[in-house]
Amino acid sequence: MTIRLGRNLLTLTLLAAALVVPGTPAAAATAVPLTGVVPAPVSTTPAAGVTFTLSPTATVYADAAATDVAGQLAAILRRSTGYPLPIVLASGTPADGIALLLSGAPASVGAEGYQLDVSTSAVTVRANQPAGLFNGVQTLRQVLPPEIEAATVQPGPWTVAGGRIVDYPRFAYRGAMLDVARHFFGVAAVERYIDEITLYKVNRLHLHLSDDQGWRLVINSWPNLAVYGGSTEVGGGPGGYLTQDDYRQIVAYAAARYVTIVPEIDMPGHTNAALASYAELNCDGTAPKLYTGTRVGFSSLCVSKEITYTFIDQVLGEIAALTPGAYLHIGGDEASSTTAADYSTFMTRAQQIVAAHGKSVTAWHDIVNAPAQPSTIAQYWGTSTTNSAVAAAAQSGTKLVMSPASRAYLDMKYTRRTRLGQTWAGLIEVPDAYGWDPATFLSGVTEASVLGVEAPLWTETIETSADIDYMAFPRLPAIAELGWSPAASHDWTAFSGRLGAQGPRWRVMGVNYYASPQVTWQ
Ligand code: TNX
Repeated sequence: MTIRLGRNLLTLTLLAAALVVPGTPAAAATAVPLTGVVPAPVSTTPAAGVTFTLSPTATVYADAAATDVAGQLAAILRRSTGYPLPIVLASGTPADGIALLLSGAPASVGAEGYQLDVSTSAVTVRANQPAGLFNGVQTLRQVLPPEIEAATVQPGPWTVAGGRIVDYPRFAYRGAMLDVARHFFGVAAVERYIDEITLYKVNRLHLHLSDDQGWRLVINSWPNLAVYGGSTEVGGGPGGYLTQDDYRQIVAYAAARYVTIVPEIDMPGHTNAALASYAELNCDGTAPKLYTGTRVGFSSLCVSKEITYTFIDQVLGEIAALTPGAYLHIGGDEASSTTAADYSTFMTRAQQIVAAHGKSVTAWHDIVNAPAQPSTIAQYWGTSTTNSAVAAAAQSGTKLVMSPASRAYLDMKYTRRTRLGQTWAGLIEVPDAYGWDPATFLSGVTEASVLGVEAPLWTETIETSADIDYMAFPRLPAIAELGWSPAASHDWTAFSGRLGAQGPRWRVMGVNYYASPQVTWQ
């Protein structure tokens, strides 16, 4: 028995196809090699002389638990092909079309990996979990012609080179961070970024939700935080904030793409927006003015006042209730106006509060200067390859996420001439972003202590989605490859060739990327 889904979508697609202006010039789609994928798959075996061509009457077959992923794939393919691509429930090997199956994948690909088979008659993605199918679909998009990403119907032909890819990640944590505090970015911009990072199999989005310049999430028990504390941003613009419904929408959008949101409320420093919103949070009982500059390290919650802990308990409690992910990020960086003793006292209680809400802590690596709970993850953001305190913490069991600022910070300029960004951690050209190993970067730290990588994008100088794109592309795919691909595949020449093949895709998608002269763009 087969069940047809999505008749309305199908009709709409046919209508859209009929509306395309005849004679609109468009470049003919060309076959791309199976070996051009970013991040590099674990194994790729091309089949010489075999090519699959998507037919106008093709079906997308999917296991019942894979219809959401199938729907996402079909939506992308329908826009550019104009084909109806009905989704049909099926669990066996298909004779034709595209199939997304939750059976027959090797156990070795785990929960996030997949196997992609391309024969003359069919494309089959097999995985153990829907997340693996989602990742396989991202690979399939990259082995179709770049025009597959177009928002309007293109002529095709829609070919895929034959062969097999077997693929799974090196690290469990493959993250991006977006600072929505220094400049505010709303739901549409965050969802756009989720779409972009998932192309490269990133599975965590850390949202930096509060800082000196703005508080960006409604907290019902402390309403001034968003309404007043969110009313400006760097440079004095209007700022803004997410309602709790906005945040829920982002969490759901991310979850549908197998991305976990890691929300950050930075504390005890980076808190001027909160201190300005509530006088009682200040040791002297006086609220400072809102801040629109870019200095860091001048603000601190009042460690000696009990109201401070009521505040973080209620704030983190509301966020924990909105967040399905296991981790809350409590910042902890650059607390230079908090004494070392106060910092320890504060971070100890903050970790207990997070635990009481059923979550675990992530914090910037400064937390190794306070007693860290065994489950606390430290995010390394230094520029040095030696940090004895972090190495000692790792040796006693603290897990690390690697974001060395001199490699992984997407807000650093590429060159002196880059219009956006900062330089405090150095200039980061694409080979610098790519040329390190998360497992060996820090001396005294081994792969067993490293959960993965994250590429943070701080937004002191970043104001639009086009700015985000420009700083993230192509460095975000470079960091994503360090997180996903086997260490043995690491090779700049091969990577830059595969990266250069992404350029036509980004042009079709309207992603504003930095055309680094170090990369040979197609
Ligand atoms: C340092 S890295 C910061 C941020 C800034 C960033 C700018 C870290 C944990 N703190 O507050 O936005 O540099 O590059």
